[in-house]
Amino acid sequence: MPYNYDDQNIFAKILRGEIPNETVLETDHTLAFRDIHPQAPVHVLVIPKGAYVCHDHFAAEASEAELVDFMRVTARICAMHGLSPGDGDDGFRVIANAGTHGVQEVPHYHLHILGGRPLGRMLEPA
Ligand code: DGP
Repeated sequence: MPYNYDDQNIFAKILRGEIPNETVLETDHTLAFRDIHPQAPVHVLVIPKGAYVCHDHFAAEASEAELVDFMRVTARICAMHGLSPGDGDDGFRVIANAGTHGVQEVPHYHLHILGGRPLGRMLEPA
């Protein structure tokens, strides 16, 4: 079933400039900004500018330019914040919540980049 994108979601409003955000990085296709409720010293949200609901929607339907740009921005965010294990840094976690079981609150695709402290195990037991 095709995704229905709700253009009144909060990140759509951020992209239209209707509400403020603390931008970390912006490119033609991608915006990265600080999470309003940070759960780690570094908590950046990376979103495509296109109208994609969640990860599989973006992965299936975005153009190659959008996909590459998005991924390169995530790498730049990690490097900017000293999170890259390849540089000898302590690492990070990326999370993309989707749908009900994923407990996605905002229905515009976003990747959380978290770091700056030990993050514990990935999931608590069910
Ligand atoms: P998720 O459960 O993955 O949909 O998380 C949505 C995240 O978005 C959550 O960590 C809080 C953040 N958030 C919600 N509203 C705003 C906002 O208006 N501005 C910013 N910067 N972040 C927001």
